[in-house]
Amino acid sequence: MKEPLRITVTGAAGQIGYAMLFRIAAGEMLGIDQPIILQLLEIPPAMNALDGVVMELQDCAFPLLRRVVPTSQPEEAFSGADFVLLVGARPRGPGMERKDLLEANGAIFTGQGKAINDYASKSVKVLVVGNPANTNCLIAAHNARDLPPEQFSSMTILDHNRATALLAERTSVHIDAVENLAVWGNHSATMFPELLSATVGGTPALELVDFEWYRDQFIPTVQQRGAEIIRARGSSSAASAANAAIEHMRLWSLGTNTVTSMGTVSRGDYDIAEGIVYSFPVSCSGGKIEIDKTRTLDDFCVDRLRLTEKELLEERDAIKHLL
Ligand code: NAX
Repeated sequence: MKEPLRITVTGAAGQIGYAMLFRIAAGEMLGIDQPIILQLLEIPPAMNALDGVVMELQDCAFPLLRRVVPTSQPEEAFSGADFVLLVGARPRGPGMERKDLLEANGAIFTGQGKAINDYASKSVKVLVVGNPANTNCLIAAHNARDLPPEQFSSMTILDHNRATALLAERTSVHIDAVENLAVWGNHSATMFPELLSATVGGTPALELVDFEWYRDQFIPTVQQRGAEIIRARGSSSAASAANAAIEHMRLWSLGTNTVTSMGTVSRGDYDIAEGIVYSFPVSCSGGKIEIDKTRTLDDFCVDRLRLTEKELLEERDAIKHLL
């Protein structure tokens, strides 16, 4: 039997946490032969709710779940962690500007980045889900001074999956037929779901859908999907976000067989400013995220890449005192 791996989840009593933990404990993230220890971080007011989640985890009697550690102490939560899912974040309150949101989360992700640096495994993989995810990821990576920034990634697989499902529906195929689609940039309304390189059953997607639909419906629908779900459900996406986070970690550690989208620190590929956390088309192997550098982009794509890059540069500017 393998040695257990330690998985830390922050914001574990929240709605994404609740939709995620039971699936992780069932083996959906690292495989059904990999025992795990769950280390769950919450803020003190949510510890009662977290105790309830822990009781439910116990009541499932998951064979792979060796131990659950609920805590409000970052050093305990990140101790020896092999995988960290940073889900907990400060939501936007009434009257809060974007700048205030960045600032409030900046404080959380600075502290958590430092604690990961000091207490987690040196080979830890850190996924940032809590919004604004790309810039929170940048802050955490910067504050983990001894760890390579490549060990930090932000989540856009939910957007990737939304785009895949929408294209499959439009072209009346199963999602398996869609390949090479990518979501670029920020996990925000400026993200760019690109179809230029995408294929559907081997045929270029843009030969199957008209450009007006792509520009005027597909792109805005993917960008606004989160808001649409809030309007319908009365609260934000949770099960689909949890699913995407599990998928992100599974692909990162076990490998991909097709292109997906992940936020990773830019090294200047596609002329994107170095140092920001930007979503690229990627594949994963050997536990590493590799940007797909083979794409030829047209002016329409390049304009969209620049727009979302500009937003990320503004976000970085707003929190530069934390870097
Ligand atoms: P909830 O408000 O249900 O849960 C968040 C939990 O985090 C709460 O239990 C809270 O007590 C906890 N928390 C707050 N500060 C913390 C801290 N410093 N340390 C540990 N825990 C802390 O939100 P939920 O719906 O679970 O969403 C979590 C985050 O995911 C939000 O920031 C949300 O915006 C973001 N999302 C990101 C997505 C993505 O694709 N990147 C999509 C889904 C989601 O909107």
